Amino acid sequence: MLRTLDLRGRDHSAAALLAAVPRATAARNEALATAARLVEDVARDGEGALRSQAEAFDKVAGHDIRVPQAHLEEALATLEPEIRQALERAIERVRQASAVQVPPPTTTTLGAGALVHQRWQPVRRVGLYVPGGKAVYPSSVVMNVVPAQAAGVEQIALASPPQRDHGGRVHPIILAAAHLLGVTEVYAMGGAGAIGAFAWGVDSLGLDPVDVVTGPGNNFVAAAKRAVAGRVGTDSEAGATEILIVADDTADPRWVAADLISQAEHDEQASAVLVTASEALATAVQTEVAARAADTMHAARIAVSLAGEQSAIVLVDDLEQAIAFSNAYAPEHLELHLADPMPERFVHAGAVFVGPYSPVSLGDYLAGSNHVLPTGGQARYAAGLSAATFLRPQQVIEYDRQGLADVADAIVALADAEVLPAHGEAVEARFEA
Ligand code: HSO
Ligand code: ZN
Repeated sequence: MLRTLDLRGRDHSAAALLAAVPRATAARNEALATAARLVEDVARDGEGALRSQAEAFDKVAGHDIRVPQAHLEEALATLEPEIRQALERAIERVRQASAVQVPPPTTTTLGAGALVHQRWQPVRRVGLYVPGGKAVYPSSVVMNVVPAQAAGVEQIALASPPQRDHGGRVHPIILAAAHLLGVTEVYAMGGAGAIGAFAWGVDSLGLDPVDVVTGPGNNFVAAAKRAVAGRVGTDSEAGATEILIVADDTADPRWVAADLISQAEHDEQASAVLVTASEALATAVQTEVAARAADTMHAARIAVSLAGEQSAIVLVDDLEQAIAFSNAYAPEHLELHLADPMPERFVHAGAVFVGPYSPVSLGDYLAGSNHVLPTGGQARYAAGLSAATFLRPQQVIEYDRQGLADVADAIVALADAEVLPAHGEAVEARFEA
């Protein structure tokens, strides 16, 4: 079911390697126009548009869009104790790993009386999106909320689609997770419309526009984030999930197969790629995947993902070509199953999982790292969700008379060179008798 692609002896250029395993992007591009329209409808018609979108997509009507506090409390009270404990452990670990993402303020002294401070200023209000279509992701509540809290964000609003099976409420485990984290502003709204509601606000719901929208989602959510970019900040696009495994003969083919399947479970569009120079491993993984993929719960979805052109076992000449492939591909998740993993050589990835005991599933829930990561090759320039997503480095300039006097002539020279003499005069005014 997974095709094997033999790139041995072929061109090692990034472009050639990338062309061999294309992403499943067609659906994303088709979503752009639809998502923009759904966002516009919400910007124009507010709650009315949200309700008609809920009827059309979630098959839900007459629901509470703003989730009453009592529903949050009830959800936590009825949560199974093991799930609650697991969530608490995840929260604790993500909290620890997020706390270090807030850099301390610094001051640079450039001369006597010449100071430039840098402070990391949190955004004031954020809208966090938690998907709830093919699967519900209470873990994504943790991954969104905890870094925002670590950054010091004042107001956190959360949205997730209303669930027909739960009387139009947000999924109870998502509500419970929100309540555990102390989030009180929760909305039952989903898809592109929810992103529009965050960006534009909805008066009748008391939903004020936010400054930043984050969170994973399907192609429509990702496209909607593009549609509102500029009006609000957004995180990188966490679309259909991707796993790239680079492995050698030392890898256990059963574990490699299990990890490829684990991410294919998310989505028909998910990408699962193994890169190896070992023919023996390639064959063994092929066999293991075939054996395992058929008898897991989401076998049908997994079969589509693995058979897609976005998934493959890629045979390469050697480790160097494997590194080149991985860096060109810039996967969301990169697993290294190598005798000598050398994580420092793999520079473009949303997150890197080193060694056989660091599967992506660990990162999805309990590693302490964040699972909202850039997909589609955006890891070349973008990062996963972190406290930094909610922080802006701001420079504060504080000079005294001496500090300004020391550079006055250089300011005047540059101002004159740019034919902006009033700039220089503003400095000189301070030193007139
Ligand atoms: N692997 C997904 C995150 C997730 N997995 C949530 C399970 N639940 C994208 O990183
Ligand atoms: Zn996952």
